[in-house]
Amino acid sequence: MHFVDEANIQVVGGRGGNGVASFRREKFIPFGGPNGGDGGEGGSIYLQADRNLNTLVDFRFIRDYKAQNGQAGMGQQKTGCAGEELIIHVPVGTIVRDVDTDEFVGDLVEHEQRLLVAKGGLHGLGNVHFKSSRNRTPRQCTLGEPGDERNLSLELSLLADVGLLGMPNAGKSSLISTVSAARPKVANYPFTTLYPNLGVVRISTEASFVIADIPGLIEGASDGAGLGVQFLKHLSRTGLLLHLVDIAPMDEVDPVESVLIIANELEKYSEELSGKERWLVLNKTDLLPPDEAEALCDEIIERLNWTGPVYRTSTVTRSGTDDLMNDIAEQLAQNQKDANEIADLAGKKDLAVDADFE
Ligand SMILES: Nc1nc2c(ncn2[C@@H]2O[C@H](COP(=O)(O)OP(=O)(O)OP(=O)(O)O)[C@@H](O)[C@H]2O)c(=O)[nH]1
Ligand SMILES: [Mg+2]
Repeated sequence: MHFVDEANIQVVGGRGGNGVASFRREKFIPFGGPNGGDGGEGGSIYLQADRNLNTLVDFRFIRDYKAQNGQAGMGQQKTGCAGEELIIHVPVGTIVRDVDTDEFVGDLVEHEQRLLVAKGGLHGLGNVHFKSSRNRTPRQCTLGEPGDERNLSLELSLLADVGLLGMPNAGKSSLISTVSAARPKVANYPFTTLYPNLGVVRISTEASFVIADIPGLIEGASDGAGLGVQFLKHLSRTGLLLHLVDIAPMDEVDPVESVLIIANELEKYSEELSGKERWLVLNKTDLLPPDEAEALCDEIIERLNWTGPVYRTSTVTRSGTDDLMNDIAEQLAQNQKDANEIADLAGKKDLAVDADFE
C-alpha cells in the first residue's frame, strides 16, 4: 500500500538587474567616459530538506514562489545588488519533478540537503563593457535576463505519525474525517473500513502530522481474525497510538472489556507496538447527557486503572477533538526534538571517531 502526499508549485527565479549606460561627469574632467555598472544577478530558488516537516500540506495554501530580482546597475561603475535567494523548506523524502517536461529534478533525502530548482536570471552589462578604441562613448548596455520559471510537482511517501486503534464502529474513520481532509467511508456497522486511510492534520504552518485509520480490531485479531491485523504493521513506525473506545456501544459490550481485548491483542501481536505510547480516547460522549457521560468516563478510567493521558471526544459535536489534535502536535514536536538531539549527538560522535582516525 502506497500513500502519497502531492503538491504542485510554481517557482520563478528573480530577473537579473539591467545594466545601465552612464558617463562620468565631473567638473574639469571632459569626456569622462562610460561608467555604467552591471545589474545584480537574479535570486535563485532552492528546495531544502527539513527533518522537522512531515507533510506537504502547506503547499496547498501557497503555490507560487518568486525570488527577488537583481537590482539595476548604477553610474560610477556600481553593480546592482544580487536578488536574495529563496529557500523553500520541504520534508525529507520529497521527490521533485518538472510538470511540463516530466523530467526528474531530484529528491531530497537528507536533512538540510539543497536542490536548485530555479536559477535567477543573468545580470545585464553596463556600458563600461562596450568601450573600445573606436567607440569611446558607447551607449550600449544589456538587459538582465529573466529567471527560470518552472512548474514542479512535489511528492512525498507518507508515513503515519499517529495510529488509530479500536473496535469496529468505535468512530476511528469519523475522527479522521473530522480532523483532516480525508473522507473515508463511515457507517453504522462494523468493518466499514477495509483498508487503511491516511489523513493529514494541519495545526499551523510547520505543524502538521499524519494519522492512520485502520480497520477495527476484534478478539483473536493477532491470530488473524478480522481484518485489522494485516494492517497493524502500518502502525509500526508511528510515534503514538490512539485507542478509541465507543463509550455507549449499540451491542452493549462493556467498554472496559473492549479496551482490554485490544490491549491484549496488541501485546500478542508485537512487543514493539504494545510498548508504544498509547492514549485513551473515550468517544461518542454526545450519546449520553453530559453528567452521565462524565461519570461513565470516570468509571472506565478507574476500572482500567488507566494512568496515561485520556481524552473525551465526540466526532459529532467535535467536542474534545481540537484539544486532542493540539496535544498530539505538541507531543510529536517533543519526540522530534528528542530525536534531533540524538541525531546531532550521533553526528558529533561520528566526527569524533573520524578525528581519531586521522
Ligand atoms: N453519536 C456519535 N456517533 C458517532 C461518533 N463517532 C462516530 N459515530 C458513528 O459511529 C458509527 C461508526 O463510525 P466509523 O467512523 O465508521 O467507525 P470505525 O471505527 O471507523 O469502524 P470500522 O471501520 O468498522 O472499524 C457511524 O455511524 C458514525 O456516525 C460520535 O462521536 N458520536
Ligand atoms: Mg472505519
